[in-house]
Amino acid sequence: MSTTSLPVNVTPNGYVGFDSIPKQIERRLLKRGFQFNLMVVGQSGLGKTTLINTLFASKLAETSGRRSATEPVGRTSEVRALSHTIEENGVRLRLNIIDTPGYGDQVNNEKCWDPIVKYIKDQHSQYLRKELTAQRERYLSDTRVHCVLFFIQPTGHGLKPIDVVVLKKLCDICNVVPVIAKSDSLTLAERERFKETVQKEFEYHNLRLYPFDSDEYDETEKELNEEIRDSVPFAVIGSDTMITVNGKQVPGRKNRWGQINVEDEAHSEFPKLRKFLISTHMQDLIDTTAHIHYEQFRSKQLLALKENSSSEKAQQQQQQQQQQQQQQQQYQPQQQQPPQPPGAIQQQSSQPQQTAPAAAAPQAPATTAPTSRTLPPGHAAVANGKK
Ligand SMILES: Nc1nc2c(ncn2[C@@H]2O[C@H](COP(=O)(O)OP(=O)(O)OP(=O)(O)O)[C@@H](O)[C@H]2O)c(=O)[nH]1
Ligand SMILES: [Mg+2]
Repeated sequence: MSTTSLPVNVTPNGYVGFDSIPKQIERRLLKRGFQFNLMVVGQSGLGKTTLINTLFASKLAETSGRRSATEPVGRTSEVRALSHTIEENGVRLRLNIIDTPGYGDQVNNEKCWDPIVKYIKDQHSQYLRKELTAQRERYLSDTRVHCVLFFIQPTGHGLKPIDVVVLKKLCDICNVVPVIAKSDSLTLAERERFKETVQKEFEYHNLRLYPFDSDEYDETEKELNEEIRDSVPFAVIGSDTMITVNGKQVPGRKNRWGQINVEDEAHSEFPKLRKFLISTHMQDLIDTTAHIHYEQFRSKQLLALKENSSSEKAQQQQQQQQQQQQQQQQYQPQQQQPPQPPGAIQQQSSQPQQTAPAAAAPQAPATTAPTSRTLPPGHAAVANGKK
């Protein structure tokens, strides 16, 4: 038997070169590129599609604003994944934006969240299927939703009952980051009050929002997460049109009383959200999806699969046993017909119940039963466990 000794700390006498491993990994990762899947969820017309465009400073999706009465309403009507590749300083990001139709404006809103929840679960099961195939791809394409931006209507009152239901469903299966939509409609005081109310409601309903704590995180990461938890929900303003502020083109909104620079921290928390989502937590969102949400889904599915197969096995065994018993019942009357030595007839007839199960016992039904018939009396006794 081989044994492995405990690792001993060794300091090399000269330069070996393995300190370049991070660089090697970086080169490989840069070549492969990164994948991030972001979903936006919320009630109708809260600016979901607009915020996607604002986040990535590109026109990634069509918004629902209309410029004339004859123009069709551009509202999002189905769960739609839009794929884009964005490049910045040599880093290639494959971005999947999953835009969802706004819910809550139907007469009957029951189960209006179903297509959204189904989409997220479908991506998990697709990934599991890819993982379990015999000849799987080297790098599995990942369509699992890494983050859901959840839009809260800026009512100034609090969450709507339908929001609580949807949030509960989503928090169970993915990373959820809530935002207060169109926060330019609230004054600064209203915004703060609304934020506090909503935070208390999150607590009251026991919603498990991203980010989560982990023993793996160091102090700085934990502090950063604490800061994020205090800032959530981010009060954002979105815009996919550019305005000129101090001679510079920035995404913003122009009103009769002035203009809003979306990227100005004094105007909205959009810059905070963007920094958190893209610059500091993108990789953690991807990891958390894989290690917490997908893992939960995977273990549930595999356990269910195992239970299914063991109950199928038990059923098969039961069927086999029933078949054996039927076969033995068929054999028994025939056994008395052919002429046999008197000892053998005595042996079988004296202990008919014991001979049958012992000879037929472990999973060799059809063959063992006839064998016991033709064996001489002494052998039949051995098969019965007697000497
Ligand atoms: N005041 C204000 N208006 C906004 C903001 N963001 C978006 N809008 C406007 O709101 C309207 C709807 O925006 P969309 O982005 O299409 O909203 P949506 O949530 O995707 O709508 P559905 O797909 O129909 O659910 C557009 O006219 C936007 O210009 C914002 O932060 N403040
Ligand atoms: Mg939309």
